[in-house]
Amino acid sequence: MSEKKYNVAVAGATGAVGNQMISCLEEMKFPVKSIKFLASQRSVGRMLRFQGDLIAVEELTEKSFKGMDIALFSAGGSTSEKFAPLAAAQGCVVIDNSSAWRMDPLVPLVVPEVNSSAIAQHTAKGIIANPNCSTIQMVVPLNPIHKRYGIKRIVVSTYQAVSGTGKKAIFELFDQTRALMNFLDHEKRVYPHQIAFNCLPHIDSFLENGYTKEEMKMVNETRKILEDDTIGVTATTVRVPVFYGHSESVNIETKEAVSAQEVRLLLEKTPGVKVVDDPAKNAYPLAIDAAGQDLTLVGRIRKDESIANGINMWIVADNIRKGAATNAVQIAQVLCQEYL
Ligand code: 25A
Ligand code: L14
Repeated sequence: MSEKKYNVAVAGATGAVGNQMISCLEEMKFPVKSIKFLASQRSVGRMLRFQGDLIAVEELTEKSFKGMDIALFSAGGSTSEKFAPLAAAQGCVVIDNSSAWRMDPLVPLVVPEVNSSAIAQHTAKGIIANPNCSTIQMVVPLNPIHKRYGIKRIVVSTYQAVSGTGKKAIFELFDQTRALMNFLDHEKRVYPHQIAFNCLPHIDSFLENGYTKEEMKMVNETRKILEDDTIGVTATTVRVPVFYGHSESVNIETKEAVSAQEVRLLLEKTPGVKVVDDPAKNAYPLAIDAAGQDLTLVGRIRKDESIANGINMWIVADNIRKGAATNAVQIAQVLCQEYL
């Protein structure tokens, strides 16, 4: 590995994902020459720690990116739409966690374990998109199955943690739970219904076709990352009262026959995956085990007995880490090692 170091900016540094991006840069020993923390005016002057130093948060403006090599963005779609091209025009490569650029044909959409070679296309617009959290954890284990046996169709239902919506939603679940346990009135600010002790089949906004945007992100992003538009994907995305870690029930139909044991053996040697599948010992992936680490946990691997070539599984990962910050920093690592 080269000794080169980079000037890095984090846009949305005060948010749930931005905070984790900062920790990942530290944990993964990213070769940082200088670092800049950017957020909206609300956070200007707040101090954030990096490698023991306190660094003041600055306002994100057009001028923020002069001399920067890489910017990690997680400040929402409209901020990325406006500022990512301005950063790129100044020679700073943007790795963007919002949904703004993901389906742009000139922007690579990358999960390093799956399609790291797509990073080469960063030169087209100077932007690399980080996929949706639910999509990332699904394609990490499905990619080797698709390569080997061919996936025809995916049916997925998600059980998504509130941290995906950001810090405000983490406080909302906490506050509602505490209020309800104390027989007090509770407030709804982030979600349209009570999230404590409830499940909401509604993530992001509804579209004309009756699906939510989150569901259609899973359909479209999966095909783009696996580079195969023939895969059928249908999704139901559900918010559950969990703080960290998305869980997914995934059913696949393959072209070639495959047994549960073959899937288990293939996934045991797949980078980024940990098979947790020992029902006799009550061992299966859990959100509380996935939280705080970077592997995608897969278990409950079993044959779908209703069709010829079907497999069911349960996939869990930390939505803020592998689903967002870790994946973004992994992209940055490949970018630096191979292209900058
Ligand atoms: O689906 P999307 O669009 O791709 O969105 C992805 C993620 O982006 C965030 C949110 O994460 C979401 O999960 N987000 C989206 N729309 C947003 C919006 N309109 C939005 N955040 C704020 N406003 P999050 O909440 O964990 O992190 C948000 C991060 O983005 C920074 N940010 C927002 N707008 C920005 C911006 N940075 C630069 N320019 C902008 N225009 C945001 O920094 C945070 O880092 P911040 O300084 O705005 O917020 C710091 C803290 O202030 C609190 N807070 C949030 N909203 C409000 C607020 N306080 C008062 N009023 C508010 N309206 C929070 O506690 C926050 O941590
Ligand atoms: O497309 O759980 O990155 O509300 C941002 C919001 C993922 C889901 C994205 C949530 C979404 C997230």
